[in-house]
Amino acid sequence: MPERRVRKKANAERPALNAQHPIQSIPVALTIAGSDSSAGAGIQADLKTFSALGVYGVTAVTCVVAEIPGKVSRIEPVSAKMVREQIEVLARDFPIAAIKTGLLCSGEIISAVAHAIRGTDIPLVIDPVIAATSGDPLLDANAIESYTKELFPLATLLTPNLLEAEKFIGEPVRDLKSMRRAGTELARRFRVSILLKGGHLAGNHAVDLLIADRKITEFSAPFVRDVATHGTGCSYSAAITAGLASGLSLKSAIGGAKKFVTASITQRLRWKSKSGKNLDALNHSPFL
Ligand code: PXL
Repeated sequence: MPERRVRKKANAERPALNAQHPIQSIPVALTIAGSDSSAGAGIQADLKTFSALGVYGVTAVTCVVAEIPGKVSRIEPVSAKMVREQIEVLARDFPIAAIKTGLLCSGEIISAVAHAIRGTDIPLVIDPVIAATSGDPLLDANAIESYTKELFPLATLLTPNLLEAEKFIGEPVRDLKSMRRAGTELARRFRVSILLKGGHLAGNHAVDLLIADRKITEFSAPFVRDVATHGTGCSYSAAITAGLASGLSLKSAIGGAKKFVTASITQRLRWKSKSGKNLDALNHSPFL
């Protein structure tokens, strides 16, 4: 009984919640991507990134991936019709301020996404995911053409890594000079701004090139060695999307996103698996 009285008093002293916390609207961003069961990449990484940067994320799931860091075990697509429906119901009512796409799984889903977002003028960031960090393929071979023909023309920004850039232009991209050439060619071919991510060059710095309005801007951060976390690309493009949803310019959004991702990698998390292997994941709350 005494305990009950104490609790009652505590409640009585607590101010009404809505008196202290006015209802707010924060920017809304949509991610169209796959589910990563280990939550380091995909839609889970996107949502955590959006939250960390003060943006409310809504989602259209394209496929479900059963995986742990370093090993993709199984991928199952959601039907193209269901992908389209998720986007259309959200777009009808939510004030979506920016969109990103991640793993789209198949040509059919890419077409459905293009169909659902064509005609909106919402900034669109495309992370053209083809393979997992582990090297496991994530996209049907015939999907490349749907990307280049149907989705790229709708984009504000494409964020390929070096391997993806090689796939799209059919030439090796192995150093800063060939990055400049490849980025300029991609921007010309698809008439879109390109953020070519040079992380895989593995020098002392992770250098990315933004090719926009015929100008090249470098974004550089110290390269963190011996890290095998997946989901860096997903989180980077999600952070750029959060910046755009918040009204930042493309350059400011990329600059802020690069800092966020570098901090997420530097402050990465680690567990030991039952077999003694390291399970590493990005820390999506590096500023807490
Ligand atoms: O990091 C690429 C990626 C994107 N999306 C999903 C993934 C992965 C990698 O594992 O699972 C859903």
